[in-house]
Amino acid sequence: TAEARAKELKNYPNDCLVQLSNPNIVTMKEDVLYDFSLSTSTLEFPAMFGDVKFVSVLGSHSRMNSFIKYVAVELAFGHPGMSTPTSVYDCPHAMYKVGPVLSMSHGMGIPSIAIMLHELIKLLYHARCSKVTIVHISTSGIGLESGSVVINWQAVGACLKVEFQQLVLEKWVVQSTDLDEQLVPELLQCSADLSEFTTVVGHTMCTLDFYEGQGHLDGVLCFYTEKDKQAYLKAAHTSGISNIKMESSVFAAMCNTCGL
Ligand code: R2B
Repeated sequence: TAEARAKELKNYPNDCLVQLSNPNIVTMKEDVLYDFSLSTSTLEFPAMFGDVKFVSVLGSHSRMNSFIKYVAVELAFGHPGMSTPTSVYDCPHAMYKVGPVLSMSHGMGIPSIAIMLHELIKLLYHARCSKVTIVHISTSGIGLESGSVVINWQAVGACLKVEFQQLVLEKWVVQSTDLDEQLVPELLQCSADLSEFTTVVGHTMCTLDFYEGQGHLDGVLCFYTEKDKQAYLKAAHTSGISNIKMESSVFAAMCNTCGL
């Protein structure tokens, strides 16, 4: 099962290569990453991406662009506006690479980020990357002072369960949404060292929709009241949820299963 596979991968040494849970890939002569417009038969993935150690995924192209420019300056890879960071290929999910840092934009919602993650994780696998850390960076937050940072240690579905459920060939498949427990204190320490903003550790709730799914009152449809919305958000907050993202559960499930 996916859960057994995730457990097995967790026992691998730290310097393990990126693993896939799909026996078909190894038998394929060519793997085409359709959305990235990349193919293993025309490009040398290990030469292009083999040095990647950190991957950041962000919703919008512009936020990702700001992030990677910041990384370029921090890592002394040149100034923003110079030839690095460069967009590698034209694709719906823009991709930038600066030294060991790869950054991808994922669009909105589970379907969009899931397609991107299938191709991104295969790219890391074909490139024989090892010791990769992948981080999802995004905005939002509930019950927090604005500007606070939430480090998510478990993603939660809209029913407040710590799991990701997906229909696969008519069957519901449930996957774990635990995130890397070693990375949480490391990131918390980074934030303490910076001492620039409040940082909390919490759950991130994943909803299937922005308007009704998150109780917004200004969509086309609204069959609940402000009171109902507040009660839902309060219950979520009381159960440890610190923010809402429409991608968090599938991100956690896929990375977990691939030992990332
Ligand atoms: C928050 O913002 C987007 C919707 O506006 C979506 O990606 C999310 O989770």
